[in-house]
Amino acid sequence: MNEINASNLVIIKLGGSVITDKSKERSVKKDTLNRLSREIAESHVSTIIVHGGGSFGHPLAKKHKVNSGLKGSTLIGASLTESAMKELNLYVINSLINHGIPAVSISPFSIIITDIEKVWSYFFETINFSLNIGFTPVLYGDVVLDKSNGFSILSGDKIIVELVKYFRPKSVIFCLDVDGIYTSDPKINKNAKLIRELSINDAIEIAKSSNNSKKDVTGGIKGKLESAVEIARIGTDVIFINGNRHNLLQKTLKGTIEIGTLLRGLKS
Ligand code: ATP
Ligand code: IP8
Repeated sequence: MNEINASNLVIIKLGGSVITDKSKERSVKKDTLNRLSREIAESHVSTIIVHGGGSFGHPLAKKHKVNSGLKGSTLIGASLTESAMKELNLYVINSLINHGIPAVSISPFSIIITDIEKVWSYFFETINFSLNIGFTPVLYGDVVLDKSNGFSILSGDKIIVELVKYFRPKSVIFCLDVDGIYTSDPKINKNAKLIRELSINDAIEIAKSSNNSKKDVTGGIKGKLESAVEIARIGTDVIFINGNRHNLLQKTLKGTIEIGTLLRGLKS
């Protein structure tokens, strides 16, 4: 078996805001998804791909209060959310396969248990084995079993933190629907400035000043920045780019950040 060299591995987060239309429930942006699949295929970089919930996971998780577990939600609400995420995941998997990427779906519900938002146990051996024989593992933000609350929602961003601890990849690329991290939300504040190189302290400050997203059950940009800080502290570079800009993902995978935000991993 060819052991994968972790220093060549890149983890990509395909944001729900990029691959789905968040203004319309259960709608996939198929053209964007196909273009991103092509860019990943043409880069020839080994990757683990994680995608978000977008208009599949978030509206259902919110409607059924899945984050409050057995006390405030229902098993059927959790099942419906888990099933919607599988539906989105199948679009992603099929798009990747159609572009020649040997993608395999790894359901977080089946391999992770949390305890009040913290990952309590996981089984990553399947991901490791898949990578080593040449598959591209694909995970996603999901409903997971939770020791204290029965079940909960685990963001793809938090899953990536655990993957980074385990696989120590070269970098993590977050594909968003904006050009990177700004001084404040660029969709609200027209004077917000794109930050080309973000320090850990700046990331913490921007996370503190960002409100939890009303539509997203996993905290929007606030949660994403908190995860990014954890990743950088482990020593892995984090790059935020706009997944809607053509060929940017491919260029970033090859090591050139034309437009985006870099949060450098701390070197020990
Ligand atoms: P999902 O959780 O569905 O995967 P995602 O990963 O695509 O979603 P979001 O949680 O939607 O990402 O976060 C991206 C959004 O965060 C952008 O559309 C932007 O409007 C908003 N945002 C708020 N504050 C900032 C900021 N300081 N810099 C950049 N984007 C910000
Ligand atoms: O979009 C959320 O994952 P995220 C998953 O990566 C669900 O935060 C089910 C809402």
